Amino acid sequence: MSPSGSVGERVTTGDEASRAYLGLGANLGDRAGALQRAVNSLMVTRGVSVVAISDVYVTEPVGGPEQPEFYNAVVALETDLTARDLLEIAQLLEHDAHRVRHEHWGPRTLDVDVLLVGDTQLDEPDLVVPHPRMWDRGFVLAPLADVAPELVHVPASGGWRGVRRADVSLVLPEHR
Ligand code: GSY
Repeated sequence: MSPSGSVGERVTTGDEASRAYLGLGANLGDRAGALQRAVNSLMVTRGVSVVAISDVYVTEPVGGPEQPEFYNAVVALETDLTARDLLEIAQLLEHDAHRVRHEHWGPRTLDVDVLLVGDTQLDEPDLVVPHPRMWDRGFVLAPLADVAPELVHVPASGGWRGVRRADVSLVLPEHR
C-alpha cells in the first residue's frame, strides 16, 4: 500500500499520522467472533495502530430485507495510510470473513466501513469520506461516542433507538 494519496486525496508524507475510525458490523454466524477477528487482524496490519475499540452494540438492521440484528463496533486507529489504503484493508478483512453478499443491504458475516480518516474529504464513486450516512446511523454513532466522544452529540434520551449494549466485549490484544 502506497503511503501517498490518490488524486483528490490528501497526500501523506509518511511522517504524519491521522486518527481514523472504522465501523464494524456483522449479522450472520458468530457475530462477536467476526468482529474480534477483524480487530486481531488490524493489530498486525502494517501502517495502522489500533488505539481504541468501542463497546459492542446489538442494533436493529437499517435498510434491506428482514434480517437478523447486527453486532456493531467502532475501531480507532492511528495511521499514516490513506483512506483508499484503509478501504483495501477493509475489503481484505471482509474477504477473510468469507463474506458472501447475496443481497444489496442484506445480511453479512462482516462489514467494514471507512468512517473518518483525519481531515480527509474524498468523493469518489467507490469511496466517500467522511462516510456519507454515518451521522444518521445510531449503529455508528453509539460506538463512535465510546472512542471519540468529542465527535458525537448523544441525544437527550441517552441513546439511539434500536441500539443497545451487547453483553459481549472485544479485547485489544497486547501490542506485538
Ligand atoms: O453499513 C454497515 C452495514 N449495515 C448495517 C449495520 O452494520 N448495522 C445495522 N444495524 N444496520 C445495517 N445496515 C447495513 S447496510
